[in-house]
Amino acid sequence: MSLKKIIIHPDPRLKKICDRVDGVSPELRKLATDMLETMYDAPGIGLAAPQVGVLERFFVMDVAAKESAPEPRVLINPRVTWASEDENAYEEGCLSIPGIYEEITRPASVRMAFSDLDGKEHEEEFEGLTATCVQHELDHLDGKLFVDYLSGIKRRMITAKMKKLKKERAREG
Ligand code: K2U
Ligand code: ZN
Repeated sequence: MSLKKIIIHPDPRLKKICDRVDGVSPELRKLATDMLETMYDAPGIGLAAPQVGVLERFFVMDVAAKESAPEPRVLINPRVTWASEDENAYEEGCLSIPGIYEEITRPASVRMAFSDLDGKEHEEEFEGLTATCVQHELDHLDGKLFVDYLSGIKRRMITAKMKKLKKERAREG
C-alpha cells in the first residue's frame, strides 16, 4: 500500500466531471486500497478519486466511530436516487482545502445507488454525517467543492489562502 498525494485547491483536476468506471480492474482495487490508507493517514472520513488525480467516478469512505472497528467502503459510479426535503447543516472540511471549515447545508438524508469492488449493485439510504459525506464526495466526482456553495467573496478569500499554502509547500519542497 502507498500514500497518495492529495491535490490542493485550486487545481483544474478538481473541477472536472469524472468518467464512469467501466469494470473493476486490479489497478482500481489497488488505488482504492491506497486511497483508504491515504484517507486514514490524513485523517479523514472520505476521499474521492479526483483528489488523488484520477478522474473516475468512485470514492472511499469510513465513517465508523474512532472507538469502533473500521468500516471501509468503496462506492463506484454513485448516484443519488432520492433526497429528503429536510436539510442538515454541518461544518464541512475538505482534504483538498486544508484548515478551512464552513457550515454547508445539504439534504439530511439521501438514497444512493452504486456498485462495489465486486461489481455488485447496491442502493442504500444515508443520514447524518454519512449523508453529508456521500454528498460531499459525489460533488467531487462532478467537479464541485464545498467552497462553491459559499459567497464569491468567501470563496475568493479561501482560494487565495490555498494558493499561498501551495507556494509555501512548494518552497519547503
Ligand atoms: O472529500 C474530502 O475532502 C474528505 C472529507 C469528507 C467530509 C467532508 C465534510 C463532512 C464529512 C466528510 C474529509 O473527511 S474532511 C475531514 C472530516 C473528518 C470528520 C468529519 C468531517 C470532516
Ligand atoms: Zn473534499
